[in-house]
Amino acid sequence: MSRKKVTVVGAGFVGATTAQRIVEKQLADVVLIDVVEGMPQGKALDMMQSAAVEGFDTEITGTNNYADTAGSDVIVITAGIARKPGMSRDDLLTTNASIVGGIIEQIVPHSPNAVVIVVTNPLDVMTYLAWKKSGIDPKRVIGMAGVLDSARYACFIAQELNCSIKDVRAMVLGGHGDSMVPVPDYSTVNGVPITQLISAERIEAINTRTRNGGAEIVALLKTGSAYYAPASSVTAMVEAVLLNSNRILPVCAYLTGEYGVDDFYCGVPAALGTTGVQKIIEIKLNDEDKQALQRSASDVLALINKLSLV
Ligand code: TXD
Repeated sequence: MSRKKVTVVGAGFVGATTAQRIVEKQLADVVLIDVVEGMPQGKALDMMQSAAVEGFDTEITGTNNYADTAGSDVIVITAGIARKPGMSRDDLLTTNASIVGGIIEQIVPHSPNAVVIVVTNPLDVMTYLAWKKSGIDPKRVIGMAGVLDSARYACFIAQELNCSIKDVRAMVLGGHGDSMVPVPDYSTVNGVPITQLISAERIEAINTRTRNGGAEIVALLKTGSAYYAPASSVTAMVEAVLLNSNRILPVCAYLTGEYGVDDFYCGVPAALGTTGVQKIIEIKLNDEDKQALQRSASDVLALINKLSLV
């Protein structure tokens, strides 16, 4: 059986680390593409040489030519500029919109059946734009944010309780911005909601740290943004699609009325498989979280509307 093929667009921090995780897990062969000449080829060759030590049989190649991406099962888009200290994700809007739009036009004709996973910020708007430009079924264009935001939430919960992270399931919904919505009712340690384990005051502090999770790292790095946990999060989505596992993950998905969101993208739980989003999962939220999700969705919509002015 031939192996699956994943193209990662953008061979920067997130793109290269994602490519590394995918080949090391032997999920698929990877094509790494970037505008910078030689750089994706060099990183791919370096990773290929690590196979002798790591022991993986999957292959990675680097290129600057979209013809080499033909027939991909999954396309991951990480190309764009990243935040610098003091910048919000929204500040990246205009530059990244033209980068992502250009990439979609070039790549989709070579892989018309691929599932597209967008990573570039501002995430929800870039995912919407990628779908609009692609003209493909919106179920096959999804964005990565919720898996990362939930992973950050889980990390802080495990640290707070000094418990194993393996026992923590955490959920963050909404847009990938300052108004994202950590959901304590559905965040559990071995099935026990954190509301029974952590004081309301401490939960609020952890929620705030989660919302600022990306900015905290940007402030420390000073020259770029997070990439290890983002790459792990994209890889989890790629794996769910390639294995057709129907894993339920919080993803940026196209909504048609679910959660009161119509005709644009927002972070909600969804089952992922070969066709992309195979099912949106509608869960009951308490009034406070419902309102917070509405606010977050309206922030996304406001930014989408800004985009059409660009
Ligand atoms: O949760 C999430 N969705 C995110 C999003 C988590 C982390 C990072 N997030 C965003 O991903 C971040 O705000 C950026 O918008 C992207 C990529 O972040 P990364 O840290 O990987 O940025 P780099 O290292 O600057 O890499 C970007 C690469 C770089 O190599 C450029 O040469 C390339 O993108 N690039 C392009 N490649 C192909 N085609 C075009 N047009 C292009 N333009 C730039």
